Amino acid sequence: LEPHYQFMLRLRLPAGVVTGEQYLAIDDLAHKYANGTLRLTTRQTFQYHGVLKKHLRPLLQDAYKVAVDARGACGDVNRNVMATANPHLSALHTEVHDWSVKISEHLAWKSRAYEEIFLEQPPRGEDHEPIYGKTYLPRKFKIAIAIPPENDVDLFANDIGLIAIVEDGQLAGFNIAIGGGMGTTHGDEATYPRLGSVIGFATPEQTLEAVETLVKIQRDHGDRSDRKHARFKYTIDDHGIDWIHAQLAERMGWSLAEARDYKFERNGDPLGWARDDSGSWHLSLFIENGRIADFDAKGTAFHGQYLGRSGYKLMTGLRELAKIHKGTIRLTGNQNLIIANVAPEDKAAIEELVAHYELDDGSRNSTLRYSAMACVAFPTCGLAMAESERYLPELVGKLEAVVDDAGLSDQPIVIRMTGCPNGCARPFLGEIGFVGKAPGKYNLYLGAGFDGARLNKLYRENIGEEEILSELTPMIQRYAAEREEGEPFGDFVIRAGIIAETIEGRDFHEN
Ligand code: SRM
Ligand code: SF4
Repeated sequence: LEPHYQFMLRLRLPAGVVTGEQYLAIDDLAHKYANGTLRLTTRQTFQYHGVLKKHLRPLLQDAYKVAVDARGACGDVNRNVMATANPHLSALHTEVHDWSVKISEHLAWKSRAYEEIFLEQPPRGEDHEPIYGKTYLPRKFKIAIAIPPENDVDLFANDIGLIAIVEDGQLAGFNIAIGGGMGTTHGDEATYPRLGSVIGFATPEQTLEAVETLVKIQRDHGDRSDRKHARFKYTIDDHGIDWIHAQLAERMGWSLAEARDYKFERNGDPLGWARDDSGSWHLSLFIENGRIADFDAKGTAFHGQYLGRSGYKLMTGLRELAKIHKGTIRLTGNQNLIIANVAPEDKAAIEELVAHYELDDGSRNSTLRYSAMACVAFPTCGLAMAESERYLPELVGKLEAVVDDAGLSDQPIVIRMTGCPNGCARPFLGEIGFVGKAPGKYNLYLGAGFDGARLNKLYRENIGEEEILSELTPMIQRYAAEREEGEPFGDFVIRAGIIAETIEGRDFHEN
């Protein structure tokens, strides 16, 4: 008898865009083949949990019928390509969406193994991998595109970040940032998070070649002997940025131009309705920790495994929206969801459903809650050391009281929690970051940039809820009293001398 295997399954979805029809199919598959919930991820895609082995193939085959696949969503290849979800310029969003698809397809493996194994298509001769070769990449590889001032994709956490440079309303090209990554190991200072270094500018005609060449540099020089040292960030720090430039010039025969000016303002999502330059409306909805489910009267879903608002029919509400929505649905890098491209004449019908299912219930969700996100952790993540998705809502509730008392209820403070130091909710970019160490115990990090351009630093190690609250309460009160106009919490804790600034990944462990 075979063990009762079950899987997590992640879809590939460049820039996190689906049609209403695709959304309905994806929702349907959750009920048919998984645990009846959907999980929006920090890289703009959907995950299924609890997929039985016998359901893997049918799920992937049904997804394929609506042009959705899971190629390269995991593995030592290029992962889901992210792109800013909510720009106010609609033509530009279309353009960066097309770029994310182009990069995703270009860097997709050429092997037919996926089609043969999962889609049961007939073999078609020998595979040839022009980019990955026979041994693929040393480690996972991640790419994101951002349109300043929005940094909702946490661009600097990626192996390659493309910063769209817009001149006279047109895409002039991209600044290229390289070497971002979050993963660390507790107690191992040779591992550290790193933010991407901006190394230059490429025109649209040059960008794909530059991206491919950077991937090949990592393919050839990444550490294949130690997986903890195998990410591009270590290859870059080991050899230096000048070496990267030399490699690029040698392989491409040309060099990147000097980086152009840009400015990021925030890495969160502006929620609610927004109108773009073409007159279309977009509604950004907060999905707490990305978990889409119907919660029962006790506020639980899937046999009590997930917690939410009691009686909240989120999954049903979104399905009803998808049925009438004529535009697209976009997922954000903050695990939220946008009902995008709503024509003015269709807005009232969407608003009616949103009100009916209380999908934008502002009375429950504070600014603090909107700015918080957690990784999956228990019960499905085999690497979790502490709760994350199932505990953060409760902790935020306690911090809300502190923030309200301090008169800061409108102040966004970016909170990130993960159940281990792999960093899936990018905790080292939280103005307040919690990283699990053991059940109920977290390392507390402080001082990341509100714009996603500065790492935080370890403040207290291995503390439980009581200590978390007793550390943060006076700090938040002091922030309320002493902050300068517009000063984010992450900047304040550095200015007030509470924590030292992290200048770059290599000084992350220095105090
Ligand atoms: Fe992650 C491994 C969940 C984004 C860094 N991540 C895992 C696994 C697959 C656990 C495993 O290997 O057994 C988790 C599955 C949990 C579950 O039960 O679903 C997992 N990662 C997630 C997601 C679902 C978290 C979420 O709450 O949304 C995110 C899925 C993204 C996607 O759609 O592709 C997710 N993971 C990230 C990010 C954030 C990002 O990419 O922007 C990071 C940090 C950035 C980076 O890569 O450096 C991240 N995940 C890791 C690592 C550490 C990598 C490293 O360089 O050390 C691991 C472990 C590993 O690779 O060995 C990991
Ligand atoms: Fe699992 Fe750790 Fe990633 Fe959380 S950060 S999902 S606990 S691997």
